[in-house]
Amino acid sequence: MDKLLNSLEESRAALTVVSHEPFNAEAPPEAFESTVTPTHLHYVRSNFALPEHDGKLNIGGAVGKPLTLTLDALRAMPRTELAVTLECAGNGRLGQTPLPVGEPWHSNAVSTARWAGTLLRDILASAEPLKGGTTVCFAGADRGTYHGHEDVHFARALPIEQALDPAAQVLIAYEMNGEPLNADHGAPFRLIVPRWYAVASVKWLTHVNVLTAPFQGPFQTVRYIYDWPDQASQPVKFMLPRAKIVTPVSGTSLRPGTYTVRGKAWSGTGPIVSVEVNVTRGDSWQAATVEPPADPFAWQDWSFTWQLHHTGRHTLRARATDAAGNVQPEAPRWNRFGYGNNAVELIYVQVK
Ligand SMILES: Nc1nc2c(c(=O)[nH]1)N[C@H]1C(S)=C(S)[C@@H](COP(=O)(O)O)O[C@H]1N2
Ligand SMILES: [Mo]
Repeated sequence: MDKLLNSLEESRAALTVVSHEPFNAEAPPEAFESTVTPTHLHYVRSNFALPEHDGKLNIGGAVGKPLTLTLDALRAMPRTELAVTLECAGNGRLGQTPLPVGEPWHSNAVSTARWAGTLLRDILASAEPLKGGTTVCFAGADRGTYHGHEDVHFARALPIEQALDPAAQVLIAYEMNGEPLNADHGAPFRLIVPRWYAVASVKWLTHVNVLTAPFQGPFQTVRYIYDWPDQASQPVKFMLPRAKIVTPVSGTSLRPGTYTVRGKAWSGTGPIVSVEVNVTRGDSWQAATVEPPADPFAWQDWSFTWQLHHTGRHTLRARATDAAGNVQPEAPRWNRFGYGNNAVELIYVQVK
């Protein structure tokens, strides 16, 4: 136990803590220097205390052949490795006014790791889902009281077509950046659902159940929904397009000169096809350079050459557009729980 606590302490030391128990923390600025975020810099979001896990993965419900798998059994199956950008749906909540309820995430609840594991569709296929199966429910070992629901496990569902879609590449991951998963990121195995807000990527996975009706658990129906003031609620699904400005850091002082602005951009309906920037007092958008994705589910690098020849305050805003034509809005779309704030980001610098 002491060893676990020591290693947990080490793995958490570089993060920006939002809450200690359960542990929730943002990635520090260094996390955005490379495509793959080192594990100790990857943000952490957990709704309950860290659970014990019995090492078993149970596949059941509406299937012909229920299965129980161990880590060794998963490792013996074909291995798939994917770099995947995970973003918390609450990322950017602090930018919504009035401040919605929920964890006060600023803008660093997003990271990219290289996940390795077994494709969910291969496991599901071997359990032989029955004809009436419409939904696949994933439960984690963690549990607690959640908005009036007593002793519930963290559980989420996907439509069975998504779970089985070869293009979706849903993974049961047992490695993160070449190491076994650590306690905060879902040891011994977790779901990784590329393109979806990370709530779909259930950690400490214990049960995969095929259902014949929609799943009504509180993490599906009470939270992780867009509760709009002016229209019917919608479920939180794919990550909205977003360009993040990594450098320069907002508020810093610079000498007059020519600077390279660098950032990351991603979308669940991506890839990102353009990033545009709007500089001081400008009302027009200019193209930044966007790199092709290094991996289909990973964020992309973008850059822009910024001429800062005059002293005074300079601003820069960045806006991403994805392949589906989705573009970032100028202002957040307020919703009661503060999800999906992908409004255009602003930085300013003082040139002295
Ligand atoms: N079992 C379980 N899985 C979970 C959660 C949780 O609280 N319990 N949180 C989800 C949410 S809201 C996010 S944003 C991601 C965070 O993954 P990470 O901590 O590895 O960054 O895990 C998801 N999977
Ligand atoms: Mo999240």
